[in-house]
Amino acid sequence: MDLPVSLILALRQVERVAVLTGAGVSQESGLRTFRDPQVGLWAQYRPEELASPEGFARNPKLVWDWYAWRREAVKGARPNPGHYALAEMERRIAHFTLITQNVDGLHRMAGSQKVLELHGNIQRVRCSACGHPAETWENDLEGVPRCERCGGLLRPDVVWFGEALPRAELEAAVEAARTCQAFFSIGTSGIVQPAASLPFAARNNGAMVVEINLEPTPLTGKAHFFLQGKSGEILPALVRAVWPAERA
Ligand code: BJW
Ligand code: ZN
Repeated sequence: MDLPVSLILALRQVERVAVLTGAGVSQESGLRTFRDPQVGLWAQYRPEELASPEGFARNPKLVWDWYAWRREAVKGARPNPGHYALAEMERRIAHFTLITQNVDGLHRMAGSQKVLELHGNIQRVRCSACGHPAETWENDLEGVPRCERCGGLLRPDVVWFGEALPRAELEAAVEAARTCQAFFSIGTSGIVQPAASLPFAARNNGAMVVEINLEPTPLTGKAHFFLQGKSGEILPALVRAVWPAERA
């Protein structure tokens, strides 16, 4: 695709950049996005019902098994060129903050050092009653493992609907959005709060907003640049255009 020259020139000047990523960034690593139609066993459930404390209370085994299935998919996944391009941007830009809604850990695997995981990490497990972290577990007779400390049900250490985001990560993300010169929103449908409000906070504070997505989202009309396509193709092309080899 042809990248706008004005965007390339602007990115050579900025020193403070914040990036928000969503499930679309990992789609080219073979992971399903959140609002893709579910498949197989899960086709009859909406992710919103599974990713909630109410869903877990109603049917802990169903929710545990869904996360166990996704955890296995994540274990087999590797970063794609979009993840690597973002790690490269971190090395090129003085103040760079990567904010992700993804729970898959692929940004760190690609070499990104500073990652704010707003919705937790699927590889971590903790007790739903006392919060105690669990390294290993065995399913009990009902099919959901229990806490070694208090006997409560174990759950993934992710943020479900209606739950608070980790405070330090959210505060750092809001600060980065408010103070950056350029804000990227990449591979996210932009409908889940509070993450969805970050690009608007950036824009209201004067940042240039760049969106990369296969489809328009509620942000598109407010973005200064909308680059339509796959992040695994657009991001490496952008990095090559902004920092060509001879400028390295
Ligand atoms: C590509 C691509 C490619 C594909 N290249 N692009 C009414 C108004 C406002 C707010 C609310 C409201 N009612 C309820 C709320 C609050 C609620 C909310 O926002 N609900 C909305 C749905 C309406 N939010 C919450 O409950 C949050 N907590 C909260 O508000 O707490 C308040 C509180 C304070 C103090 C005490 C207590 C409470 C928590 C939200 C947690 C969200 N959790 C999940 C699950 C995480 C674990 C897991 O992974 O299972 O997070 S839900 C799910 O959505 C997941 C994702 O991180 C998140 C965002 O999804 P994402 O990443 O955008 O994925 P998709 O699938 O939606 O989009 C993919 C995009 O990629 C698409 O646009 C594609 O086009 C694109 N794409 N391939 C580029 N190759
Ligand atoms: Zn416990």
